[in-house]
Amino acid sequence: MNALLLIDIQNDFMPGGTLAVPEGDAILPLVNRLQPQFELVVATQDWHPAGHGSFASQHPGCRPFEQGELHGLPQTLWPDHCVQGSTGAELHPALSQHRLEAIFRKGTDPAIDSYSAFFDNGHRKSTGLADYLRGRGVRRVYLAGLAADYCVYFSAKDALGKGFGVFFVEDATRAISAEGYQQARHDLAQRGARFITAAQVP
Ligand code: VGL
Ligand code: ZN
Repeated sequence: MNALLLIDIQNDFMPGGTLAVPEGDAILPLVNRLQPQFELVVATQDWHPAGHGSFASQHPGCRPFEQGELHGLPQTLWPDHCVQGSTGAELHPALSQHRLEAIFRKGTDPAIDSYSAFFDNGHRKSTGLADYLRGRGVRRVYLAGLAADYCVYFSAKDALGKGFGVFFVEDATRAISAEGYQQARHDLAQRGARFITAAQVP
């Protein structure tokens, strides 16, 4: 079975949000059109407590988008975003939600970031998503959402590591950085991910 994974389609990653991905809202009509083509649709939400360690505001003298460190791991420092219960953390109002079977939240531990839908950035704690998908008989995952060079990329990488076939629906994602996405794309292609457009989804 195929599952559609919708990664972090939240207000803060949209134009006007605190960590806006350029043209992030352009994916909305595509992801809504894709959903009825899948038996299983799962979404993720970046869901940080206020004062999360990935926020530049928690690192005196540091600015957003600088490289920092968080408990021994290299960490890009972000503007405050997707704070639990805030409007910015809500799924975008134009995202169709009635077919979402589950929503997996991540980034809740203040001491570690969590880009992937499957694991935290230290690969220490699982979100349970892989077992959930296996339990539903899923063999292949199709990924869409934000941002292509962070959370969609790391989710795709972990899905490959867990043995799923991975299809990256390129026009249903947008990146924070074009160069970052080129590197991510190269890495994923080498690991066996396939890149398709929404029109090519079976
Ligand atoms: C994301 C940076 C920080 C993402 C989440 O969803 O791609 N990026 N937190
Ligand atoms: Zn985040």
